[in-house]
Amino acid sequence: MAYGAAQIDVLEGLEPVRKRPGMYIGGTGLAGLHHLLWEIVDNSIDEVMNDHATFIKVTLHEDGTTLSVEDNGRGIPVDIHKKTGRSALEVIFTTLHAGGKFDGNSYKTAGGLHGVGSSVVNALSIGLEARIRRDGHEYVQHYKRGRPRKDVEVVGPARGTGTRITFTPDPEIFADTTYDAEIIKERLEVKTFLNKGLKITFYDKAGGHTHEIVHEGGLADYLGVLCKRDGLNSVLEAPFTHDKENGIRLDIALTWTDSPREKIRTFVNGIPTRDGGTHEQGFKDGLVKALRSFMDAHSLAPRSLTLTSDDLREGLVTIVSLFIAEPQFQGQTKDRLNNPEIRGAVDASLRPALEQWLHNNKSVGETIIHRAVQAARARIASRQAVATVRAKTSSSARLSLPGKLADCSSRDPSARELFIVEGDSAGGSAKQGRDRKTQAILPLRGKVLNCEQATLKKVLGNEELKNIITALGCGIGKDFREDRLRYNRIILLMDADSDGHHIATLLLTFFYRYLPELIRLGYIYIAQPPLFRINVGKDTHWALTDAHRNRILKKLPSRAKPEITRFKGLGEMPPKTLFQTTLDPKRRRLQQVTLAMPMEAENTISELMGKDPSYRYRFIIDNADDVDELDV
Ligand code: 0RA
Repeated sequence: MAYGAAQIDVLEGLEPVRKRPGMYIGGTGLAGLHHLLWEIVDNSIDEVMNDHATFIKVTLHEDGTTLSVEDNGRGIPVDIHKKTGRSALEVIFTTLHAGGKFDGNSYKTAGGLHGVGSSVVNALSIGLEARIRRDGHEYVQHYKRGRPRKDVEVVGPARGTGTRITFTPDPEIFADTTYDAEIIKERLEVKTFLNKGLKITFYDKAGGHTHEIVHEGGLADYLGVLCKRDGLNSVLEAPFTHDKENGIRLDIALTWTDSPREKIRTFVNGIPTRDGGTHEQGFKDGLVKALRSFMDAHSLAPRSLTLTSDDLREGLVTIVSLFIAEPQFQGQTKDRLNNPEIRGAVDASLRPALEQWLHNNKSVGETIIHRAVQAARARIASRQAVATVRAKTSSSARLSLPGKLADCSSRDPSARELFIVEGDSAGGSAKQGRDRKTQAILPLRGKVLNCEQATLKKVLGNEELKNIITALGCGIGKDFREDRLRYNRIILLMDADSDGHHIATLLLTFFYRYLPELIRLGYIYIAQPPLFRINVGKDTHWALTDAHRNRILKKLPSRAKPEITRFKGLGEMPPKTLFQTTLDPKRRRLQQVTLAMPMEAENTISELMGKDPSYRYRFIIDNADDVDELDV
């Protein structure tokens, strides 16, 4: 089909984007700011992946906030769109959800939250320039905050074709408009892993560096990097890789390591899906069924024990990358793929290929099954050991728990949560308001030691830290044992003020220094108690920050009479309110603590340790402000 301007559907203007940026880019913090770039880069990646372009250049200009993305693809069409009398270029950049049907085999992948593209970036930029080479001419159009300054103009003759978009984020939208070259570099690198052969040159003029980013090995390279970074040793000589393109484009690389951990990293259209979803389920289905069928065919199933799906996946490290036309995302942070048809499709794509590979590499298959048998044996042995220890010492173990700890009653470790709460009065509210079955409360009274330079002896002498260590039960430092951990979530609950923030930082420093595994394995969270209650008639809104309150107030109808209550501290909040807004798993928001954006900054812990601590926690602090809606 010849592409023409008529294929573009006109839906709406850009006002909604400036009114509620969070809806389109997830927030206006650091992640949202970088999201603008991913939107633009994804369009160019599509052009490369559909064989219309061979390179992409990304430039971070000297000012640290202006970015250019250039490709040598077909060039965005500039012909006049019949319905509106405007050029296709202008329609693409000024119309929400404008999208050509393109040429059928193109995955319109535009990234993140999700697939909204160029017009959103334009709306949120103080200035944007689109420079197109097509049909022997060079065309330019400039925009300010999404509005064209003039019509598209021909500025001269041109050879070849291509597109260059330059934009500067709007300081009215983003409190901080400075880009982080490290985040850009790491994410571009992930893009080149996910798109084999893709070459991106990153000119970091702000920092004075140029990076040629290309990974010819694609996902297999990525798998190698991930294993190496985490010190994981593969038990297979070479990973299994899968790249199929029948209806869905599915790329997989996987191996097993000698570590007991399972590590599944999933992507949809080049965007991390941190919370998995239907593609991950389909992957697990296909993997386990292929292994079972291989076991049956070669009579490898052990007689004395049953291999569970967890046994078969123990030590598995895998990357699953899916490209589909209309992804639907779910969850608080839109981190989970929700398309129901994908589960079966991924299973059906992977299973026969993996089965075939196992049959062709029988000894590799036997190694994998052998590994699973060992996992099953260890599982059974450890369950027996734990049961014995528990029977013998359950009363004495409970006696040695800190006196201030209000423990929860559930025996199921996966259901248990520990809230570490600042101050006795907040601790009191939390104890009254919690779900006693699954939520334990440990109030902190005295000062938390700053562990940045402290010795282990000093840490063990600090009353508050000692209580935390005892309550957790998992040991510390070299003696850390995940299987002894008494809770599945450890949640820091602090006042939403600078003191609270300081204490949270000290606690995180402690975890970084002495229990980094807890962070790495995703056990640590930060609760987000509201700072304001806003009553409007019979509606109640909760605001996490001043900015969040202002956003809520702005959205109210002009005749509304809001009643605003500011909570001075958690201790002031009635227990029931604390539960509703902050403790209740169904309604609360938790911020998971991660190692400074692990997807972008694939750093080892030791690298992180050397860096400015404020950098490590930036992600958390940044995201806390990204919240747009908390209506309980
Ligand atoms: C719509 C149609 C065509 C190309 C593009 C969009 C296009 C978009 C971007 C965004 C960044 N780089 C791009 N390159 C191309 C096809 C036009 C034709 O058939 O010639």
